[in-house]
Amino acid sequence: MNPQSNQKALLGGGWHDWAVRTERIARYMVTRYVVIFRVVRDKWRLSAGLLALLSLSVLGACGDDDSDDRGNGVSIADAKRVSAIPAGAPLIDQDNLAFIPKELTVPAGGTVYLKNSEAAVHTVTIEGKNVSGVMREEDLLAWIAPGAGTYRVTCDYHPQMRATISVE
Ligand SMILES: [Cu+2]
Repeated sequence: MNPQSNQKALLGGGWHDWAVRTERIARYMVTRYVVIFRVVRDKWRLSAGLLALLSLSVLGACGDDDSDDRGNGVSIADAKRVSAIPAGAPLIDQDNLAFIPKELTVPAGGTVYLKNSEAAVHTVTIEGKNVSGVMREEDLLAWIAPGAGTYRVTCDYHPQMRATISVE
């Protein structure tokens, strides 16, 4: 073997090695990127799954039922229609676009009667929960006071209508 061909062989070998090495690096990088892509994709899937679960639980917590939890875990029930109001019973009347009286105190578990005495339609909304539906003239309802606390009473149609029920 003369030095010339030896050098050629070395060069050729060098080129070949370089090509093989480059191919290996390329394959390695592709593999790495595939791995990274898979990891990122799986993480994203996991996060998407967790996010979906989280939003489901949040939606579930906000889901409407007969009684809503307000703050301190007190449930506010819907008012029920009644045909009459017992004489002297605690009453919130709707008249002249106002709640009458503006302040009422009842014991926990006691009944508060609701009445609309005028042609304008109203709601009785307690701590943001509409417990009455739409109240028309002469509608009568009864609402059971929950646990002790102060409850804001509003009307969905008339922002000026405000009252407070104190439950002791
Ligand atoms: Cu109103």
